[in-house]
Amino acid sequence: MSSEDTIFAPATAPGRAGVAVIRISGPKTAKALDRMAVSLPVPRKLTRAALRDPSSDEALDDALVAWFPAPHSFTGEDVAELYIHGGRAVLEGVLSALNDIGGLRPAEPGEFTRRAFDAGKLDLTQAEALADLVDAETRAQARQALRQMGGALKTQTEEWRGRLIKALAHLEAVIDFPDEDLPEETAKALWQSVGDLEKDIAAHLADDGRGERVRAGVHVAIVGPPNAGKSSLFNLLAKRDAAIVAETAGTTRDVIEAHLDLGGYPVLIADTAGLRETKEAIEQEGVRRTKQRAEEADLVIVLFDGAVHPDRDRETESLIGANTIAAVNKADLLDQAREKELGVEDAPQKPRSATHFVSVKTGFGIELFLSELTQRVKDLCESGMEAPLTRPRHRHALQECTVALARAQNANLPELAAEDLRLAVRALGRITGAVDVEELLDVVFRDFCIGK
Ligand SMILES: Nc1nc2c(ncn2[C@@H]2O[C@H](COP(=O)(O)OP(=O)(O)OP(=O)(O)O)[C@@H](O)[C@H]2O)c(=O)[nH]1
Ligand SMILES: [Mg+2]
Repeated sequence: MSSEDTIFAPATAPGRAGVAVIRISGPKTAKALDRMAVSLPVPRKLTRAALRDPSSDEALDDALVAWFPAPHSFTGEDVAELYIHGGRAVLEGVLSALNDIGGLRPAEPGEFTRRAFDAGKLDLTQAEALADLVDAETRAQARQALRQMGGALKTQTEEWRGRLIKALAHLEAVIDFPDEDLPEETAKALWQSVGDLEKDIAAHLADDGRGERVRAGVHVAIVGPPNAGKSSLFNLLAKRDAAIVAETAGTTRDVIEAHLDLGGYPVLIADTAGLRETKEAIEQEGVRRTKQRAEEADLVIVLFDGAVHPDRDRETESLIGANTIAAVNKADLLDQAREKELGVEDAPQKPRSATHFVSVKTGFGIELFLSELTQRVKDLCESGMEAPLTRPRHRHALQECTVALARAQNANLPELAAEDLRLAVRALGRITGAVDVEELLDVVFRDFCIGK
């Protein structure tokens, strides 16, 4: 597939809509407009145009056209956008007319963005963010994607890389000009900066995967004894009857999942089989899956059955830990005396991390429970970092970088240290998609050759 080709594709989702947008990019864009009887509009101004089919001269649509001549366009090439009526017949008519024009072909998935990357309009992290923004389902996801698309991670990575290249340039000078004694402070400053950089990157890596979590969703599991009301709570959170609720203990046997938007944060919540000793093979498997889910989850809601085990059963108790929210359900069944004993009356005032008393049936305590759940989900997503790592790819590259930095600091020979710094530079370059040696040479010459 040559990038000489002029490509086109609908930029809007398929289906009936008021407006559909078709994007065209490549050297034959102006020709395509001309063939459809559109005289070249003023750049970057929406212009009304009657589109015609080049082969039949039939009217295709009364549309709006925007013209972005190279290089000031998304792809860096000549680009046009056609804002047409969103009916299927109109869309198909225009697409087939474009297809009939020589030198034009439908775009491959991601091809516009790929061209933008090739033209240096955006780096890899920005291209990734663009995909994330299109996929974003919650506000937090959109916010994170927008920040990264604005260059947050790119800028951060380039800043690290700049510092590292400078350190490497100093070291190269030591190697290339061994006779010129490098002042003691310069050598010290060099290794100081490498050490600082290693710490900065390590701090970034110690974010507990928050950026990735915002992309993928916080994994929450509801666990507890059978009949506690786990499925009832799950349905309440999912706002639909997704799981079967029944008086029979052992109703849920499989893991059931639902996507939630909690306060703008994405959550993948799982309802599970009640935990109990059982001889029944299917239920045993269900219990095994519950335990596995609880282990893998970012956050576990431990739900006790207020009707049967008001004193909290041991097994469920043992599940409580740092990543759990504990709640006793069926608060409506607790009698007055019992309520006093358990402190139900104080429940809404209880501090965070204390056990909640709730009734999924009456709604008692649910608001407070939800607000803690939302807060905990938020805590699992927000790192306060300007440029969170959003993909495992970023993390791997940074890990590789810190390993190389640590090795460089312990190397016996400057040549070996330089090789490790070079590997570290490459690892960073892989994040943004820019790995080039020229840059390094430039710095070496600029910083050291003057006056030599
Ligand atoms: N009184 C009362 N009953 C409730 C409450 N929440 C759930 N129930 C009832 O408790 C029973 C069990 O509810 P489920 O949601 O199926 O419980 P579960 O924990 O999913 O049970 P298993 O799937 O068997 O482990 C049902 O009859 C519900 O209607 C509540 O707050 N108060
Ligand atoms: Mg259930």
